[in-house]
Amino acid sequence: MSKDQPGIHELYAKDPVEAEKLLWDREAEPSRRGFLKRSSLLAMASALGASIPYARFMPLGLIPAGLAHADEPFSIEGKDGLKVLNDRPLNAETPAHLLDDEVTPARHMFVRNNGIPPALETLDAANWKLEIAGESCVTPMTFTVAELKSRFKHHTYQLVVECGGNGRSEFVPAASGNQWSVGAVACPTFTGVRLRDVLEACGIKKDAVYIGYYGADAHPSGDPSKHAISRGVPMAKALEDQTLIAWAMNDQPIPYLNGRPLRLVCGGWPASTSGKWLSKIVVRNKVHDGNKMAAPSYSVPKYPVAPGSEVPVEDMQIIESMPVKSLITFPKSGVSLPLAQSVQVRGHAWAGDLEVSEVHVSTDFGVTWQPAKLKAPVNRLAWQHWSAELNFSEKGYYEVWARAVDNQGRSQPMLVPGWNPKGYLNNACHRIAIQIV
Ligand SMILES: Nc1nc2c(c(=O)[nH]1)N[C@H]1C(S)=C(S)[C@@H](COP(=O)(O)O)O[C@H]1N2
Ligand SMILES: [Mo]
Repeated sequence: MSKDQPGIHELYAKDPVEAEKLLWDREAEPSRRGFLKRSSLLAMASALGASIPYARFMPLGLIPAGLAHADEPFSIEGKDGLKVLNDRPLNAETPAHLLDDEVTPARHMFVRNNGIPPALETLDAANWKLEIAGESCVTPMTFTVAELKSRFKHHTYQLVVECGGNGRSEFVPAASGNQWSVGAVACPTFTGVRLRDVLEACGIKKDAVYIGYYGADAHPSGDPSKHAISRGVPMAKALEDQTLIAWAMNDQPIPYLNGRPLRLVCGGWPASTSGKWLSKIVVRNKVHDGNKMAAPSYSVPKYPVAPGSEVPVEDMQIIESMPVKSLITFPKSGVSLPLAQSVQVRGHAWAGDLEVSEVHVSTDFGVTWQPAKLKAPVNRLAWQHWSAELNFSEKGYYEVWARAVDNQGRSQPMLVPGWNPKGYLNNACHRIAIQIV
């Protein structure tokens, strides 16, 4: 995942437009016909269960048919069971049944990279610095991680981090971008300091309206003047109790691919606002204008549009809080269970900045629904756990559907909601298959 991106740099130098197109196509690629680098050969061989005698002749980027046609995902260091959608940049999601834990373990947290992550050797918390600046910052300052830890109070929250494009694969016509199914979401605990405390220590000018972040990853072109992504949130979100500059995830250093040694976490908002490998935060007197802030990135039409429409960028607005959603994490879709045994189903539900007030489940394609038991969140912006006991009176194929409702009465739709050009915000009900035998 590091610097070796043969081809793309050269192409960028010659024809940046063509290079962007190529990267875009790669990103749009539905699955793992992707591009593997040679250092993945070892992982590949172990996944195949055999060495590859002619490895030296393998075209760069070829994924062995033995893997491409198998259901087994190839491995990513520190991750377990993730499905790779794209490996340059690396994007991998978590199958729903691996999100069953109440607190998502690091090995099951999805990965969404917009660029080239910094080399692991450079991510040393002892030497890392975070700069706070911007035209609406009174006194720009730089903090080491040790200074952040010693100067400000520590806070731990369990926070939902969900990619704005989670669920994109269900849009018709297809939207370009990673074809996430349901697994670009996680809810680990994060420990760090409040962004508010740090910004207040530097002073926030009256005209501040937005913050923006910068991370240490490189733009896919390798061009040092560009950032892979640099997004932000309005001041009100930035100053919330739960918005953290975090150094730990589940009481461990943040995993490499999830932003070690520091990341911003803005729970409940598109995870693109939670900057990884965080090196700088700017306080802005206007909406931040970093890479991927402007429409159509992370923006949706201001009014409903017909599927497939072209929407002028001035008719689009930036996504803020994510919509209500739920997952069925147990049992795994496709299980066979004996008749005459009641079936426990469970999962999580979340609603952006809001709380979930109800979850309902159906086993008859939505004709009837029964309420699930729903727990309160451990803290604001954490997902909530639900469970239900189901009874089946005859053998056959069933689907379990789950539908959550937020505390403002908004429900998950059964069908994929509002088509939008980039395929964001699909919060349609999750369904799993159960065979009663
Ligand atoms: N520096 C940096 N931060 C980033 C990104 C990135 O590519 N670089 N991707 C963003 C997006 S689009 C998402 S969905 C989340 C993914 O977080 P994860 O990879 O830890 O799951 O990180 C966000 N923060
Ligand atoms: Mo994302």
